[in-house]
Amino acid sequence: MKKKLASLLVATMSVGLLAGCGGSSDTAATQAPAAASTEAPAAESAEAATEALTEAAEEAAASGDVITVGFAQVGHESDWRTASTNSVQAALSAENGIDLQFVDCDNDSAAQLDAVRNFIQQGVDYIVIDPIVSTGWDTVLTEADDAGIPVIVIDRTIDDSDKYVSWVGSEFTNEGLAAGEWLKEYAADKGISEINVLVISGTTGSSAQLGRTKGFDQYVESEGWNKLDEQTGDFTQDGGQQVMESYLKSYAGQFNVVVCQNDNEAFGAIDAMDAAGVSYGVGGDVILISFDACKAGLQDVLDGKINADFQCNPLQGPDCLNIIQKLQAGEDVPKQTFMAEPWYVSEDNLTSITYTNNAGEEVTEDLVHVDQSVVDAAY
Ligand code: GYE
Repeated sequence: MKKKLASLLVATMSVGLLAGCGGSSDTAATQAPAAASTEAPAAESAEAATEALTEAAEEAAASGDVITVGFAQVGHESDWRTASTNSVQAALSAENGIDLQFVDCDNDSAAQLDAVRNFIQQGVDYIVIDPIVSTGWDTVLTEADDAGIPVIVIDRTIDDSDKYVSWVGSEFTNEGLAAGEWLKEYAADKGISEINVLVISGTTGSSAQLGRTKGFDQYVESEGWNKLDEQTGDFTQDGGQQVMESYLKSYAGQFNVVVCQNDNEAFGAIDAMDAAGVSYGVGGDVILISFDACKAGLQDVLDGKINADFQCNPLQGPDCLNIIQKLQAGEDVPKQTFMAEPWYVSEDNLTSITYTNNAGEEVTEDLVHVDQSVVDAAY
């Protein structure tokens, strides 16, 4: 939820509050598929997954067995995170025969390792981790493995250990590549020949940051763009505002593109540019690119403040439930499941982009021109 000092946006905020940030992956399934699964089956719908577990849950309840699951969540830094927490809590619920132990790790990697070790000590049936950073995991995952506790990873990846049974999340490098391709085609269409870009990155060392940076940087290099700076805003609105304020001092008048690696950072950057009298978005001096496409982010796309927003889908609870249900039934689960994610734009000059994705495939993906119904359907 965007933080605002003034009361003039109370109406917008109430809409967001009423709609909530949770939901089901149905939303994504019904929107234009841009980055569909490349290696694993697409995420099942909330209903299908819930239905599938009902029987197992009923049996578990009848036999007095409750499945205990420990979930070590990153924190509460963004709208994306709130939606992720809501999605997992709604799916891994008492009604579905699950006793969920939720730990908010407040973006502290050491606290997250402690939380996982506590789950191991308690002897939970499953551990779900959304890893704050992508490395430093092998020892604790070996401990979980030794204790016979299956680990499910959601959202961000673990890159230095394969001792988890399943991962479900996003192809962050494709998000960065799509942003780069969109900027290339948008600039060409508008006759903009020089790109001077400032990046406000996400939490350093998180796979979301690493992938988005890697994908976008391929275009910086191939197109000869000038990347003036990249500093972290830690995926928060305050962080985005602070980095933008410092950029406005150091690079006044020198940049025409700002890339924020999530919507909350974009909200902060918008506040900073407003205060400095810098124009951005449709018809402005600065092209503003963001990631996540939460409801408030898409409202800014609709209002022409954010030019393009590359969705990252946080509604992984149903997939998590489905994985647990399959493991309970002794079935195989996919090692990787990619979420389907559309790309959103505020103008209709481009309808699709074609680029080579991280798997080396040339793909053409639709650009969704945002209208009110898109905002209403967003997480
Ligand atoms: O983009 C950001 C959140 O890990 C994909 O974390 C997630 C990122 C998301 O704080 O808003």
